[in-house]
Amino acid sequence: MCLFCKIVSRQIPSDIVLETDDVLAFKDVKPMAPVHVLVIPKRHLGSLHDSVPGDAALLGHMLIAAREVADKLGLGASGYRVVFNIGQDAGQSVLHLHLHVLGGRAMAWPPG
Ligand code: DGP
Repeated sequence: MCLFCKIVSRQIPSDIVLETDDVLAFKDVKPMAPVHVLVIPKRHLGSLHDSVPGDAALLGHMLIAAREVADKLGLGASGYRVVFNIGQDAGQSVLHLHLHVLGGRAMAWPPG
């Protein structure tokens, strides 16, 4: 079973920020910003590149969850970034789809 599936099934503990029927959001263990939360689908999906049109609702749930996380953690006024890393060149290290929600500091563009 993959790492994030183990977090979903509570075999590995995590600091959960938000949970719905389809989605779990928890703090990143190696934060890159004062607020760094990962939003994942509970159902295993390797990456955005493995998604199909039938996953549209699930992807929408993830984006709405990201907004709710940002509100909950006080990022609404200052702004924040949401990021999918997809595959090797983007530096995806965990092969379970996850949306990074980053905030609490100003960020550079373009990302490295
Ligand atoms: P990425 O590089 O886009 O695949 O991001 C994977 C993120 O997952 C990375 O920022 C660190 C985080 N991470 C890895 N293992 C764990 C873990 O066991 N618990 C938590 N909370 N986060 C983890």
